[in-house]
Amino acid sequence: MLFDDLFDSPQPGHREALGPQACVLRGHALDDVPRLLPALQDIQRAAPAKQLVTPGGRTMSIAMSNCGTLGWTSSRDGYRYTARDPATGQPWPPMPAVFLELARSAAAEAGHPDFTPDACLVNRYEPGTRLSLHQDRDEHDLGHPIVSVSLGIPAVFLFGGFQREDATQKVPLFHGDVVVWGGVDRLRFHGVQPVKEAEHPVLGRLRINLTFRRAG
Ligand code: MD6
Ligand code: FE
Repeated sequence: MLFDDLFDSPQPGHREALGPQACVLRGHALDDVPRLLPALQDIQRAAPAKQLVTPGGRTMSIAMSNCGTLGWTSSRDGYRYTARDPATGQPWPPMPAVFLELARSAAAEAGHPDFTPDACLVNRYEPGTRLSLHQDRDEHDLGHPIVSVSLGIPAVFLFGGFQREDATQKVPLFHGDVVVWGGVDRLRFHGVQPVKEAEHPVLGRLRINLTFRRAG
């Protein structure tokens, strides 16, 4: 496990404010990684990650899957939450207990003691892939926060304002970091810069992001 330290969040336990109600909890997920990874493999087997098409007709560079009672998907018809994986017709795999516990503990740490997610989006980034600036606004009640867990190779997270054109903060995210945001920051534009070539000792050439939401 020695080598992992070179890639892990540099300041575990440290909390960085990104806005009045948005913060990074450095290394908050590190202790859960040994239980997260096998659970991720089960999800991947039941609901393989796919590159989705946007309503505008572009194929996203990252691959996505979900677990939980609802999952986020995109197609030519729009963005939506569904109870089943459109690719298989099967319900999304259930949210593993370790996912739920991690999301709840991070939310509580960030000042949201009653967060119970019903959806977890699993994003897979290979080097060169990115996520363009967007707002998360497909959830029923925007009063609930979002908890976002980074695993694997680092990426630069872009945290902007309420207009797409607003300036962005550039926030490096490392293996084990957790971002929590809600309240007045809930509708900020955000994205991920093209991921640099790197190899993580456990995950290889891959970044995985878990985004927990209360969607329904
Ligand atoms: C990612 N995250 O970090 C993409 N959305 O891979 C998101 O789009 C995101 O991290 C809402 C809240 C937190 C996030
Ligand atoms: Fe988002």
